[in-house]
This record gives sequence, C-alpha cells and structure tokens, in this order.
Amino acid sequence: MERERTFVMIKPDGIQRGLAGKIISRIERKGLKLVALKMMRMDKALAEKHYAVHHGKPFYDRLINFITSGPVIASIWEGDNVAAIVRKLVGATSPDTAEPGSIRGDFVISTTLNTIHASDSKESAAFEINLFFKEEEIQDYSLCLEPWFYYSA
Ligand code: 3AN
Repeated sequence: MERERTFVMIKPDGIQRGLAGKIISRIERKGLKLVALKMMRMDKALAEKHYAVHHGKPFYDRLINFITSGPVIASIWEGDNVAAIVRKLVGATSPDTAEPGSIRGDFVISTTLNTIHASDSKESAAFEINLFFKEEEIQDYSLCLEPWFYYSA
C-alpha cells in the first residue's frame, strides 16, 4: 500500500551526544517504516535551501552555522499520517514547552541544539525528501510486521 512519507534529520548535536540510535529506535517502535537513511555533511548551499523559510530571522545565521558544523543523519519514514505523527514524537520547538515523553522533551534544553528536524507537513516533506535524496536511494520493500501495526480486516 502507498503510504505517506516524511523527512527526519538527526542534527549534529544528536550525533555528538550519541542519541542517533535512541532517536531512530523511538520512531521505529511507533510502527513507522524506515525507507532511506544516510550520514552526510550539509554544505552551506544545501542548508540555505533547507532553511529558506527562515531567511532573515534573527536566529538564521546561527542555525546555518550549527547545521553545517558536523555530520547529520538524513532519513525518510513511511506510514499513515506520518508527518503529523513524527512531529508529535519530536515535540515542540521550544525546550520549555516540549512535552516530556517527546524526543525534545526528554533530551533537549536548547532551541538551537535541538537534536532533530522533522518535516512540518506533507508539502514540506515532499520538498525536503527531494532536496536530500535521489529516488534510487529510497527503498521499496514490505515490512513483515506491518499487519501488526495496521488493522486491515
Ligand atoms: P521546528 O524544528 O520545531 O520545526 P522551526 O521550523 O520553527 O522549528 O525552526 C527551525 C529550526 O530553527 C529549529 N529546529 C531551531 O533549530 C531553529 N529555531 C527556531 N526558532 C528559534 C529561535 N527562536 N531561536 C533559535 N533557534 C530557533
């Protein structure tokens, strides 16, 4: 079945703090399907495209410097309503409102060093997936546990 896709990136602080495995595990255990994964270093041009909507904001330069400061892990996940579900797992942008139990609520104390990015809508997911991945880097396979995540009777 064709399911929605979303883009998730573990930021340089998540990698340096050894949180990559924990973060991926939290998304997996929800029942979402990993279809692409790569470690890479974002250059300034890619960072500026990815964060174009924030151009001109007071935190923009800090954001670009930070996101290009070390490797990131880019990934694509599939599932019903996946963008909204992953945003809930990630938690709010601000560390004082990110809910305990969410990734940011449990691991993050800074608005800049906030460990993870996830697309905020279907439309931004399509834009970001296209920015980071070629079609041939995305795996098409069936998840053998899927009947235990989605009831289809
Ligand atoms: P989110 O990542 O929760 O979707 P956005 O899209 O509002 O948040 O912002 C993108 C990124 O810009 C955030 N993840 C954060 O790293 C940075 N950012 C947003 N607002 C601020 C702020 N007020 N101060 C510093 N950095 C910010």
